[in-house]
Amino acid sequence: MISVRAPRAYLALVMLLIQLASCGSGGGGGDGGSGASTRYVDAVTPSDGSGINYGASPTFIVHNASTAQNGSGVYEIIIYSDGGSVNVLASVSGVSQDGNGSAVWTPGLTFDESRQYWWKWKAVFDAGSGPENAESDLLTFFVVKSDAGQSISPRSGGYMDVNSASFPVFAVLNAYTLPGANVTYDTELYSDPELTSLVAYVSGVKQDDSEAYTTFFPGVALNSGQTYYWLARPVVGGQPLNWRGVYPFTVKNLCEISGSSYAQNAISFTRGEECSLIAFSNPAQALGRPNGSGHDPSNYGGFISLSRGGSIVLEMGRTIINRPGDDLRVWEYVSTEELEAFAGQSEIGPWFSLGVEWCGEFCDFDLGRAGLNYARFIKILDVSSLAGGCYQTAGADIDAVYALGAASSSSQCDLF
Ligand SMILES: [Ca+2]
Ligand SMILES: [Ca+2]
Repeated sequence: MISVRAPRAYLALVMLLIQLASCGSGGGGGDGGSGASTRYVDAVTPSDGSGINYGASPTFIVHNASTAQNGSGVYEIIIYSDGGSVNVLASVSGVSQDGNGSAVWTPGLTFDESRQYWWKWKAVFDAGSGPENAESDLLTFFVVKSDAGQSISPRSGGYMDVNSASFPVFAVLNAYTLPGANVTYDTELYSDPELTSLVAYVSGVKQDDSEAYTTFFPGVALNSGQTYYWLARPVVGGQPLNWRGVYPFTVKNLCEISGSSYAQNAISFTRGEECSLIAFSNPAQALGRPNGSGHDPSNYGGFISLSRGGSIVLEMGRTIINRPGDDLRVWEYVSTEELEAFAGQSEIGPWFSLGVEWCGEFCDFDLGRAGLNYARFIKILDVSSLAGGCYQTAGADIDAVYALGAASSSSQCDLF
C-alpha cells in the first residue's frame, strides 16, 4: 500500500494561504448569521478610505468572490453624508450579482470636493442552508479637491531658477484638507515630452497638512536651459488616483526671461479670516497695469480683496532686481491698508520679507532689505491687526504689482 503524505512544511504553507485568503482585502467582510469568520465579500469599490476624483460619478461595486460557498447575494447599498449613518444621501435595494459575482450600482451622484462620505452594503445570501443576512462595517471614501495633485511649483509652462537646479524642489496641491488626511503622492520627472527618459521617480511622499501643497525632492541636479516634464498622482488610503499633468518647465537664469514689468501670473490665493461678504476675489485682477475703478462696492473693479490675513502669490513678467532704493511697487485700491510683501525665486518661496507698509494708492519695497539680488515671485499678505470686520472689500485690495527695477541681463541673477 502506497500512501502519499504531504510534507509538513507544505501543509503549513497551505494553511497559511487559507488563513491569508480568509482575511479579506479591505472590503468589510460580512458578519452574517453563521459567525464572524464567514467571508461573504472579497472587496468593494470604492475601497475603505480611498479617494475619488471631484466631479466623478462613482460606481459602487461589491465583489462577492465566494459565491460558490455563500450562494448568490441580493444587495442593498446605502451612502451617508455623516459618520453616524443618519443622513442617507442615496440608497438602492434589490441589486443582484452579475455574472462576475459583483453587485454594481451607479447612483449618478456627484459629491462635494474635499469631503468625506460613508457607505455600507447589506445583503441576503442564498447559502443553501437557507437565507443568511450579512452587512459590512461602515466604509468611507474621500472626494479630493478639483485641483488635487496639480503642479504648483514649478508651474506648468513655468521656470525653475538655475540657481536652485542643483537641489530642485517640486510641489503639488494637496488632495483635500480634512485633518489627518491619509494621502501620499507619487511623482515622475522626464527629460522628454514623450515621457520615455525618466530622470527621477519619487513615491510615497506624505501630504503636508501645514500648507496647501506638498513638497518633494527628487535628489537629482537638473541642467540649465533644459525643459523637463513632470507629473504627479495622489494616493488616498493606499489607492492611487490617476496621474495629473504633464507639466513642462524650463531651468533658466530668471534674469533672461522677457516680459512685462507687471505681475503676469496669479499662482495662488489663500483666504484668511472667513468672510462670505467679500465681493472681489479674482486673483487675475492683480495682474497687469493698475486699473482699479469705482467709488463704492456697487461699481468697484480691477482689484482683489485679500480678506483679513489673506495672501496672494504672483509671478512677475520680468524678474525684479535690487537697485539702489525701492524695487517693487504694490498698487492698492479702496482705502489705506496694512500689508507685508515677500519675495522669492519659486512659486512656493522660500519667502523673504520686504517689510510692512501702510499702503494707500501704492507702496514701495526694497529687495535689498531682505538681502536679495533678484526675485521673480511676490507674496502679499494682509496684516490688518485691527478688530476684524467682514465686508465686501475686507483686507488689502491689490490692484497691481510693478517692478521698479526689472532685470535685463543674466548677470543680474547672482545669488550674492
Ligand atoms: Ca533696492
Ligand atoms: Ca488690477
